[in-house]
Amino acid sequence: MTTSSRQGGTGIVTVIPQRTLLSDFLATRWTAIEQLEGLDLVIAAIAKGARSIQRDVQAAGLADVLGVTGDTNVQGEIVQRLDTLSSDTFVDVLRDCGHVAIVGCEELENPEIVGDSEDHAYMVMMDPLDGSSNIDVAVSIGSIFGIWRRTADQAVTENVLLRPGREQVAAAYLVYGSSTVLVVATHDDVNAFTLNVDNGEFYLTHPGIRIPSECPYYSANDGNYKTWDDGTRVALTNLRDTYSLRYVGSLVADFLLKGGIFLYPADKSRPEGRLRLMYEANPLAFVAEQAGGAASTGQERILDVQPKRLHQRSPLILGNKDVVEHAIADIGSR
Ligand code: P6P
Repeated sequence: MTTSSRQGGTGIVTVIPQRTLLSDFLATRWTAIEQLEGLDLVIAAIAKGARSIQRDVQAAGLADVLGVTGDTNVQGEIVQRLDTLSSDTFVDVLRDCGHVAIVGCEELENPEIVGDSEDHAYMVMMDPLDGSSNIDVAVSIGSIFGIWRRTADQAVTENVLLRPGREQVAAAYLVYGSSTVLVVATHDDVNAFTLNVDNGEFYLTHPGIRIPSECPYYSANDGNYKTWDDGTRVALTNLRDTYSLRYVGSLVADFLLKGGIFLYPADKSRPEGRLRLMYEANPLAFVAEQAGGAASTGQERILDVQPKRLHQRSPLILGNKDVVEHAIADIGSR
């Protein structure tokens, strides 16, 4: 592996091993798979949008794009100005890539139709900026995408989006954190790419991700203890007795692909759960399963849920397969 070096401000030379570019990875990985034709261009569009969002997020406080728009979204949540900017950015790049027919989005009550020819073979459900409540305090936030294939005979309407998560052909998410990382999953293949902010390129840094058997962390909002039912309290008590807690309130940062379990269970105040099925639970459940993990509502596999509404919510328990199964057993024990 050849290397290159980079002089840091302190004079320290950082040796950067030569890595695979995202564009080279995409050009070789899937083009041979017929049913994924054009998917590489959809992922490249997401990466293009992410470069722009990363700059906006990093400069948010300086560029006066912090704060709220004064609107509330379809969820009744206060819309951060970066939410709107991110939604517009990703809709534009997905339209321009020429392979996406329709985009469903947390910020849009109705999906955006961006193409209806045979080439527009994909449908995307996205949370363009996940973790908005953390924007103003510089904590990691992200973007989440679920990608389904559209058959040419399907009219491009909202109903065509209501497909179970198991029919996704790919999922991706970004974490804008101490570094900007793009995780991309197709069947049995999960890889992560890190953005080099100096040249705007994503490089393969985590090939062949598998959720490890050991599980050091659990992630849950313990402040919800008062509204959890008895079974959920048993599950969280057992997790609390066994693992360390990590929770920042951004799903993309709390979903511990390096090993752990994340839980946002149903509770008495949110019987349907808090997170959104189509563009939070489904994409991350797809990633978790392709990496050898599991994802459940507590009652059934996330990817088997038949959606009824575009913005419907779902409980979410995902991560290390054995630990998820133990937690589900505890939840169902009372
Ligand atoms: P709470 C962020 O707003 C989000 O949608 C997810 O990213 C996160 O997991 C959850 O809500 C946090 O919810 O109730 O703990 O603030």
